[in-house]
Amino acid sequence: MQLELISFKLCPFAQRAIIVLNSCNIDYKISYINPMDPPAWFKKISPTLQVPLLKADDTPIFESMVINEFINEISPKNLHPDDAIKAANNRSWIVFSSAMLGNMFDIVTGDEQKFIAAKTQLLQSFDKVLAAKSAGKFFNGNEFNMIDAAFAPIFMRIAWINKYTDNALSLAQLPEIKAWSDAILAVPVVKNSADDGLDDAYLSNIEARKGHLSTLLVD
Ligand SMILES: N[C@@H](CCC(=O)N[C@@H](CS)C(=O)NCC(=O)O)C(=O)O
Repeated sequence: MQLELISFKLCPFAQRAIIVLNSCNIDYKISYINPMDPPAWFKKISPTLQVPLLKADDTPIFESMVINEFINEISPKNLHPDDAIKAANNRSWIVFSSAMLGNMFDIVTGDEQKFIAAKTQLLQSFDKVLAAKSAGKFFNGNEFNMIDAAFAPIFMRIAWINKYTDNALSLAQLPEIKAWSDAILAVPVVKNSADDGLDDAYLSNIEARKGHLSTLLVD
């Protein structure tokens, strides 16, 4: 089976697919497009015009969660808990985490009011996640699972924002979440899912968006 991931460097949903592909040691090719100006061949195969899209031979598979479930299914490794109820519960939290990526978007692009609302919602969401998380290093315990891969792009972006501002998205009030973030960001497949310079590209994106966050940047 030939796999080709169509991606966009700054896309957090595509980053999740890269983490899962690499966690499962699956061979794939990666191609980049700009989803804001997609090439004609992509328009033909993508009904949503969104990345990531995984071409499995000639069949397009779209929606990051579906892509990741597919990768898990073709891999000998299972990135979900073996228990069906736990696995379904993890999938529920993965869907929940995608809404948190919506908060991250508003944090980067919004005016002050939108920024504050999105930040409040993000931190409240972490409180809810915490109630479901195990006491272990990762969400389910000591193994890095699909749910951790889903949260990785959120934590990476929070760390970048804190680096470029005076901790505008500090997790100091949520020490268990901070510890989970540190554990996830130290995993090699997570580290390697971001190309060199992606943090700078993210900074440029914050500047270009001219939202409230861009006024909080420090040298
Ligand atoms: N629900 C989709 C969201 C993917 C998504 O929002 N991708 C963005 C890039 S990060 C995109 O392609 N945006 C272009 C567009 O919406 O037209 C998924 O999980 O795959």
